[in-house]
Amino acid sequence: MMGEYNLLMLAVFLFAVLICVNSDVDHQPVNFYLEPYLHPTTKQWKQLEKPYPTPRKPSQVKKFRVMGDHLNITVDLSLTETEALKFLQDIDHEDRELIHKKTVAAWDQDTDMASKEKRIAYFELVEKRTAFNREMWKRAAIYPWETFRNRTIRRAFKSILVGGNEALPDKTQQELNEISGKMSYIYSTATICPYNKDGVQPSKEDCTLTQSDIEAKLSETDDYKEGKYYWKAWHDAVRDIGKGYPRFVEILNEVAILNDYPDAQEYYMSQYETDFLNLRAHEIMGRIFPLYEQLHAYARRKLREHFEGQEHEGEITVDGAIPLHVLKNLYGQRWDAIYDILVPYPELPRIDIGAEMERLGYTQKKMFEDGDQFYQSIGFDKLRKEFWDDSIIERIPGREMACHATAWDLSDRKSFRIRMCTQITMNDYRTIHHELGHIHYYMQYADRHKQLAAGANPGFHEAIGDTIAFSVNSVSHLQKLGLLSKEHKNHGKHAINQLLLHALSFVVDTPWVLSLEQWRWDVLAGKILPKDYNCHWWKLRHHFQGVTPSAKRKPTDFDPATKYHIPNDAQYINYFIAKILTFQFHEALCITAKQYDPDDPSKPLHDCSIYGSKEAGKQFADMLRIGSSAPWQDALEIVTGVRDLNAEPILDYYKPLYEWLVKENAKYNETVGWQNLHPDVDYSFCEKED
Ligand code: X8Z
Ligand code: ZN
Repeated sequence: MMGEYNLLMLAVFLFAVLICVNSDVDHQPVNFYLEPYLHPTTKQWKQLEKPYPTPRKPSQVKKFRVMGDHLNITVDLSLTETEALKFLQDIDHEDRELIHKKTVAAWDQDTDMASKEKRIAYFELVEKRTAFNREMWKRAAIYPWETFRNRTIRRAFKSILVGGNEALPDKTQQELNEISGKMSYIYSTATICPYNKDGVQPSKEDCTLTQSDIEAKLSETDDYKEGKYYWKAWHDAVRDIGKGYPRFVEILNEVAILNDYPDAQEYYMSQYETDFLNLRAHEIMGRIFPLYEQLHAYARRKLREHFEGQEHEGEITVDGAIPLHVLKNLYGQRWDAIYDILVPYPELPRIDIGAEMERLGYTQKKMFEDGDQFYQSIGFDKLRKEFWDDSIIERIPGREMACHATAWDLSDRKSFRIRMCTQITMNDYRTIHHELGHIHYYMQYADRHKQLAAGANPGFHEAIGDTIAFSVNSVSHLQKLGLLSKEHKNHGKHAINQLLLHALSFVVDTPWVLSLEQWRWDVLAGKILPKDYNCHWWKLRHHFQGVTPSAKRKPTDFDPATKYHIPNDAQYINYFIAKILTFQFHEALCITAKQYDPDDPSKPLHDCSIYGSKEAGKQFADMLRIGSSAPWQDALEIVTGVRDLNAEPILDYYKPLYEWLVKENAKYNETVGWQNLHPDVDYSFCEKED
């Protein structure tokens, strides 16, 4: 019997022949078209039971494939694997062409939301794409793909045939487009008035603060009441998004059921090809939780002391949850804005990267150039001219535009862009490296077949740039950039200050991310009805994050919509999985770069930078190039040598900080944790209608 490897080579050979006889320029062969992943050292297929189930026998393949009322296809068992390969090649070209057009239209409308023409043009292309997807589904469905020997080909077929909106009837599809368009529009264009200390009504022209302005105001103010105002005003401003959400959920569930999933929660989680993803995430949260609770207890004490002079009306208690606005962030997602309140050793030189950037005359462009330079230093390609020409890196004055930072792949293998309303802050410096991570992932897998040009799983995509941001954040690298004074050391009290600042961006968001996605999972799975949406939201936030709303909320409010990823239906668990991966990648790449040695205290993990290491860069690139052509465990193994998520690297990274916090909280006899549903907080809105 011919081995799988030989069959694969035969398939590759036949494929090469097919390419050679095709003279169409646009069908030029590309290096990684459907090349399967072979392990870099053994050059063998990985033996994986689950993600690579063995091919089925023809007798095991269903004769008909059905999706919805309008897609019904008879499988043709006589079609061969070679013919299937030819089909994939043809479809790739058409698919990319249409996605390209649609993405350009999406970009145009996202960066000019007031333009009706651009909105119409975009929705026309969305409809065209749906029609094309249906066509592609029909053309692919006739192949008995489950019987094919080549696992990569099977993955490409599965990607076309499983999990799409195309099964929806036209009318419902249109309704879905309308609801999601409206939700995104409300989110991006909602504005509020500035806070007025003296009680004078601001004029209408002043009432133009958008979400990103509010985030900035909230992070800058130290006035208890002003913070509260901004928090409440934004929560009230997006309430109307809730009108469309219940129907949106119904349609997502229709899509899921048409794709043979029990509900939309299962449908979304299936992208991870991981059993019990939610349980796995909770298990990992449990490992990180002791660190989070220590941070929470420490911050609560410091905040209580800080706001003692101001009327906080007993809202910051000794053992309760923290009202969100005092964290100076709408969601309690990042606490870096309260670093100066929390700093463990204030006598040491201040870490203020934003101020240093201002001092050095940084511009948005310079921040991006630094990012580009870092990626180049590890051997990644330089950003192309198109990137610089097409990206929008500053808010365009007077333009209604979406401002949440995003990285775009225009699917023509050469156009990649970022849209970001960059501010000269440390956080945006990190976000730039984060977004560039997406761009480099796109560039690395650009040669792949479109169906396999994606992250190994959606969490991978979010982890690449943050891995680089970790190196950028090291004392040694910041000093190299001139953003941190030479007085800083990488150990002792200096390291505690540095690690705390890091944890305020990279640890405190874990329970926030999990509570957001758990809320959506519960809603999608039908466990929570619309009348309980808002109450459930706050119960989860309280339970996982130990926070309370900064103002009374009602069941008729829709507070989940305050965060971009709900109205825009962007998956959020990705950031949780990414977090775990980021620490795993960072640790492994630092070992490759010889910048971290667990046995050498002079080279701690938190101070490692892989800047300039071509070896680490190559290892990283090898993983990125796979795209989604192989199960994520294969990709993970290339960099880390292990095949599973692992919370150990996070715990190792923060070990000195954790030990310091435990001692510090014990010294003040601080309660660690928070009472469930503190009596001082009014939760009555949960139980009764307004
Ligand atoms: O949405 C993002 C990126 C775009 S993928 C800016 N992030 C999450 C958020 O802002 O909530 C990065 C961190 C988490
Ligand atoms: Zn991202």
